[in-house]
Parts: sequence; structure tokens; C-alpha cells
Amino acid sequence: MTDARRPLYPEIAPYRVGRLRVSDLHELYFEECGNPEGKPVVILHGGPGGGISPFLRRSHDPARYRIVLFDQRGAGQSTPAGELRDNTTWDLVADIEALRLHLGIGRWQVVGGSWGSTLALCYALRHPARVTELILRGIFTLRQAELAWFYQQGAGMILPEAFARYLAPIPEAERHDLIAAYHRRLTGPAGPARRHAASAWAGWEGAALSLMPSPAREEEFEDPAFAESFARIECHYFHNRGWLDHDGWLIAQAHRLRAIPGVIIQGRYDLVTPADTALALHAAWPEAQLMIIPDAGHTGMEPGIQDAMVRASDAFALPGKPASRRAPSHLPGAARVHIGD
Ligand code: STX
Repeated sequence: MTDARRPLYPEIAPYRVGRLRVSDLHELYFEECGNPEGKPVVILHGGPGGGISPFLRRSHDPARYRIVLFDQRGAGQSTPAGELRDNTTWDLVADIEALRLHLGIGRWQVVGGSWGSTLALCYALRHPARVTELILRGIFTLRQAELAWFYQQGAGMILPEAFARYLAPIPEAERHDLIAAYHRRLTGPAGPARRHAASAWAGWEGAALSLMPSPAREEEFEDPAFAESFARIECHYFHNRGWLDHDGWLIAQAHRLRAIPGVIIQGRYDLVTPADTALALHAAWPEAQLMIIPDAGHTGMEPGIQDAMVRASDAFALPGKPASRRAPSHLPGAARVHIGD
């Protein structure tokens, strides 16, 4: 009950990497880590456009899981980098299925943070029979209010210095719709103006991820090579509202997930994807276990989020137990629900 917080599992290298062609244009990079005979899990990265990173391999026990990671279209080592054509939510959902079939996996656990949670929900709604469990953190459902909070008006009132740097490239006359203003610049011709807009867009996100300021993280996000594909892909998805049916569609559909065991992990002080969305998801899917981490921001690197991820993945991996049809009822320690604190 009072156990110390658990860190992620140790760093590991993939036992296999590969590439999968998914369209005339797009080829995906993927990795398999852990135990080739273990329980299959696919980890979905954020952004969209963020790409995988080595820490995403570490939320699951490598002795008991076969951990699959891939760079979504245009992200990371997938090619062409930053490509927006044939790049929609439903293309990515189809890619997850193509990868599952390519790897000969029947059903798998689906894990995602932030945009990864959005994509995991879309995949589970489209292919529920393929999903053994869902572990979601930093819940994002692409509602108009969520986009407005971060990219128009809301989070900027908590981080005004960083928000001023995000506003700077956009003239007053265009500031009534910042996603549209950025979309014009990020989909315009390559060159200094586009690069500058990309760094400003990505730097704003980098500034807001952690509970504690992390200038190094902000600099990483402003790095032109990363920023340009990340910002172009993110803005393209958000300008198009994720190609979802209507505003609020994911929450409205979430009742269809109720037979899937799930855990929802959310930082109380998440400025990128505020806790309101996690609570809305939980209200629609009350069987899922909600874990509000009282001292965490957005990123999966927050100590309380790491702890919750490891405990959730361990609970679903218990040796000798078949995948439960319900969320575990007794996640220990930090796995308790803290609502209203
Ligand atoms: N986007 C939130 C998100 O999914 C609104 C996200 N933000 N940064 C990331 O993901 C990375 C850390 C993966 C780059």
C-alpha cells in the first residue's frame, strides 16, 4: 500500500527491427522487444508525428511481453518523413492491423499515451476483437474544446512566457484561429518560414509536457529536423479534426469498449490533455480503472505515471492467469483512484 514508486523496466534493445510497406507512398519502421514468446502488446506513440523513443519500450516486463513499437506514417524512421498525403487516423488504424497480420499476432494489448490514446481508442472501436486490454495515459479525444484549450486559449494562461513564443510567428489578424494560421504555414513551401513556424509549434508543446520545467526538452522540440515533421503532421491532423465523425465522437462511442479490460492513467496537472477528458472517458466506460496521479503532468516520463504504467502492465501479465475480462480490481499502491483530490 505504501510501496515506493516503481521505475520503468531497464533499457533494452530490440531483438528485431523491420520495415513494412503499407501504401504506394508509405513505409513503416517497427521494432520488437522483450520476449518473442511473451504476451503481445503494441505501443502507440504520441503527437501524431512524435515517433517512438527508447523509453516507450520500458513500460512492460520484457520477460513476459512481446513488445511491438512502430513509427506512424511520416514519423520517426518511417518514410517519407513528414509526408501528409495518405496520412489520416483511419490510415493509421489500418496500419496497426497490417502490422498485426505481418507479425502473425492474433490479439494484442494496445497501449498509448496522449495521441497514442486517441489512436488506441479508434483502433479498439474499429477492431474490438483484436484487443485483449487497453492501457491509456494522458487521455486525448480530439474534441474541439481540447484543441482550443491547448492551441487557442487556456494552457497559455498558465505558461504565458512559452505561449508568447508560440504566438510570435502569427500576426494579430490571424490569431483568432491559431491552428488554421499554423496550418497555412506548415503546409506551405519548404523554407525558413515553415521551419520557423514548426519550431514555434513544437516548442510550445515541449514547454508544456512536464510538471517541472525542462529547458532541455523544449530545445529538443525546437530542433528543426524533429520539429518540422512533428508540427506538420500534428497540425494536419488537428486542422482536419482527426477525420472523426463529429465533435465528441470518441467519447460518444466509448460505451462500445465496455467489454475490454482497461486502465486509464491521467496526471492531475496535465496541461496538454487536461484530466476532464480522462473523466469523460471513464464516465462512458466505468469498468475501466481510472488512476489519477496527483503530482504528475502530461508526459509518460513523470515518476507517478511510470509507476502506474508498470503496475497496470504487470497486472495484465500475471503468470498463469488468462486475460481477465475485467480490469484488475486491486492494483496496489499508487494504483488507487484519486478522484477529487
Ligand atoms: N499532442 C499530444 C501528444 O500526443 C497534442 C504528444 N505531445 N508530444 C508528444 O506527444 C511526444 C512526446 C510523443 C512528442
